[in-house]
Amino acid sequence: MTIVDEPKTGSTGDGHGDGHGGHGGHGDLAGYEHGREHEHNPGAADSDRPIGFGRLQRKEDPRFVRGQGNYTDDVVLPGMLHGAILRAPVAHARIVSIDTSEALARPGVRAVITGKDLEPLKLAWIPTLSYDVQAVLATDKVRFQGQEVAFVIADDRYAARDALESIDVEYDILDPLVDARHALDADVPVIRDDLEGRTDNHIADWECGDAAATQAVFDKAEVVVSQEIVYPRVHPAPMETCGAVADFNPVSGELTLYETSQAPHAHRTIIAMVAGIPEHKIHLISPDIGGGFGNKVGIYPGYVLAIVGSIVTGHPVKWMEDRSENLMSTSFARDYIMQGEIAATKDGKLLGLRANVLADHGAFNGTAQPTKYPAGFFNLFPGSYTWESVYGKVTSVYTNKAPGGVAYACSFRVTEASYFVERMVDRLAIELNMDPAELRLKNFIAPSQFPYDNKAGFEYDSGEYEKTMHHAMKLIGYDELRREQAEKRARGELMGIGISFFTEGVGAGPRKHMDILGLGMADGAELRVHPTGKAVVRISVQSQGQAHETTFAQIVAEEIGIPPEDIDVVHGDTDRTPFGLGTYGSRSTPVSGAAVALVTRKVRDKARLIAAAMLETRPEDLEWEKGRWFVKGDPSAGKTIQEIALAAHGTMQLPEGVDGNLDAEVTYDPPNLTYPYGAYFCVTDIDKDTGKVTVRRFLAVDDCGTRINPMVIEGQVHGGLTDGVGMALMEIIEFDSDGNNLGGSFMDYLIPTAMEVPDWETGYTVTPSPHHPIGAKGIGESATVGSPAAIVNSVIDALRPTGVTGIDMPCTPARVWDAMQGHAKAPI
Ligand code: MCN
Ligand code: CUN
Repeated sequence: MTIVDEPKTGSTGDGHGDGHGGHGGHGDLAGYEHGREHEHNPGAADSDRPIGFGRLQRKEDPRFVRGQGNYTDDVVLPGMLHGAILRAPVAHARIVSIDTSEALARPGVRAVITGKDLEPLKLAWIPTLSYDVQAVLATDKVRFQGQEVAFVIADDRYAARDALESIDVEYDILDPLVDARHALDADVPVIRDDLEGRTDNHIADWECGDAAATQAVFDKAEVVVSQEIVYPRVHPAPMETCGAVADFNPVSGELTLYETSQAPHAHRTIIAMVAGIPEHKIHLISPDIGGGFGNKVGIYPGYVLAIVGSIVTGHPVKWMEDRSENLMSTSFARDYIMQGEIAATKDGKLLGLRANVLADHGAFNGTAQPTKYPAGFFNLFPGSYTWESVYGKVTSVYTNKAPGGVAYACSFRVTEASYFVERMVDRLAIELNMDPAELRLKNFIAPSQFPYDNKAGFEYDSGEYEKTMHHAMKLIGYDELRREQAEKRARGELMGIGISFFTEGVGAGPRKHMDILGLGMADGAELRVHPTGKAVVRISVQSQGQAHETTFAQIVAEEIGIPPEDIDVVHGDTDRTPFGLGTYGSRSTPVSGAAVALVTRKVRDKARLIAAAMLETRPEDLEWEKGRWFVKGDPSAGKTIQEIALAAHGTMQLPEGVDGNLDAEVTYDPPNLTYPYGAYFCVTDIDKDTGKVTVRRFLAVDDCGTRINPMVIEGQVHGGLTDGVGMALMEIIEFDSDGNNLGGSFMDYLIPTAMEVPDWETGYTVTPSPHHPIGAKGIGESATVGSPAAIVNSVIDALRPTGVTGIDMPCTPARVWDAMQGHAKAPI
């Protein structure tokens, strides 16, 4: 295994963020965030040490900083028309009639499509990623505010939008079901009466752990604490909204589809199944993507409508949603109401953990997670600690809200799981009057216990939690902070110190356990070294700002010694890349990165055979050093990879069994997830008069195993921390009792700006994954997963003198102020 030649602990430098953040960042352009450097990275990246070192600049940045990126909305095709969607104004209603005649008569309008038009094409309903169905255009009823009702195609965007007003829909308004807590009551409407035999709003019950054994642990426990923890509905809100350009050629039967997709191959296969167009006739291109954060995993009605529009009109059709459409109709995240209980001893030994969750999935179950995991990876709810027994149960229900339960830098519900356990452990610390750092240190899984069965069905690969925790405590100056807090408390000031120590699980497969609509989660990679020694690597995952064009070139460079600048990374085009399941759940590095390392080793092995023929020796007599094969014991007799590449394409007699060219392909099926983790510390100050929370300091010490590009990692962490501030303090998609979405614009749905975030402080430890070819674990979602609990725990810690033991996100000034007054459930 390759292990980076760097100290075991260190820091990530001064933070030129790659701008995961604040959804804000269109990742690619954004971020020049300043952070505080705790230790330097040794040296700079070069072709001898292409990974783990320094701050190799991003290959994609020159086009982004020059405004030369190419996004879906930049695509303009000859004769292209524009589509706009009419959306339901109410949350629940029967459609009595739809009159499109006036809209059709408007200048520039080419077609108006309704659900009735789609029925004979069998396109009125499409499968969701969770084997439910979702209406492309409503036929019988509308089931959430913002649902798609009709599609207008016109010469330009404005004509299409204007025509929406001329469509006359008669609705028979029905009672909406908005509160998931009442979804299973007897007297509420059955939302999905389109599904045969359905008499209630229940979707699924899912369990993990051992209910009886956990009950036994609770029965004998000295201390039991319980807490309700709500993770509100939030939205990924990437800078670029979702959209597609469909170009169907009626002569060849080929469909070219430009689409904002985090998973181009999976989308192509599903579209082939749904639309009945042969898969080899579909060419799906995901050009540059301005942030995904999970929002671009699913298939939305708009994509299907663009395809239908192109088939109907014979022209290319573009559909791009606006910000409100994005916030009202595309994948929401979270919406988990979690009841937690901990059983422990009086001196703080954790014994039992129970979670009972009610999950609001909205009107169509569109959750994007492996089929076998209807609650995503909530299996991670035991966190980083040893328990005698755990038990988790998640019940999901339908409500009259936009399809939810999907993604937002979530690693499939790890966010909820990690927030849950980190809040619960702090709740126990309050009960025991024990320092929360000490309580965690007392209960961590020890390094010798890995691989560790977490008792909820997951096996953690590696971790040195205590070491990482101590490192973070040292970097932030924990003892000093507690002293400062004591002084401030004595003066009546509200200062909080919050901790979160999370363990993530990222890198789905293996394929036998994890699939989406039957497609197993594995990823392909192809590497071709050209005669002149330059290379191209083709991957199946899709960058939305994560810098794959840079970091995957670094992996190839590490394995074969070709400098990163000589390696092109191709992605986002189904005709030019191998099949694979795409980017989400931080799976690119754990899965596709492994594929890239292995395909490079395969090419290296082929190069060895060719080098042996060139050097007239046996392959086993050769030894590898970065960039060349040489004769053991005679380092001067060797061939560089560039020389070998030329020979592979040249005239020499190649050894038996070796074909010409220097290339290879692999499909990587990961044996397990990788388990990155981190120790996060947050210092807050609260204004007693207004309840306003200020995040004064935030330290994130992450361990993502072998680090490929420290600058990119740091950008990912800065962005995720910004997400965390948003969720902890500002973001919520709320609904009124009629089911009206109250977060349909950035006036209402607040996301953080530079004003709300501190100078991030970062540090790291390196505990390689034992099963990943280069020991790397994912990092893309770590900070989003880990930071909310640290912030909320810090707010609760600050409010301790006022008697507060719990508060839900977002900790807005109004809610914090109200909690200080002792109101149990404060408003937003
Ligand atoms: N990396 C590294 N060393 C490691 C791990 C990762 O240098 N040990 C680098 C990778 O090479 C890659 C980047 O960090 O360039 C992120 O890698 P990884 O953790 O594998 O995550 P993915 O590439 O699969 O990205 C997905 C993840 C998810 S699921 C969300 S949501 C999210 C996130 O990435 N959305 C983002 N970060 C984002 N950042 C931007 N700018 N935009 C988004 O939409
Ligand atoms: Cu869960 S949001 Mo990311 O997995 O695409």
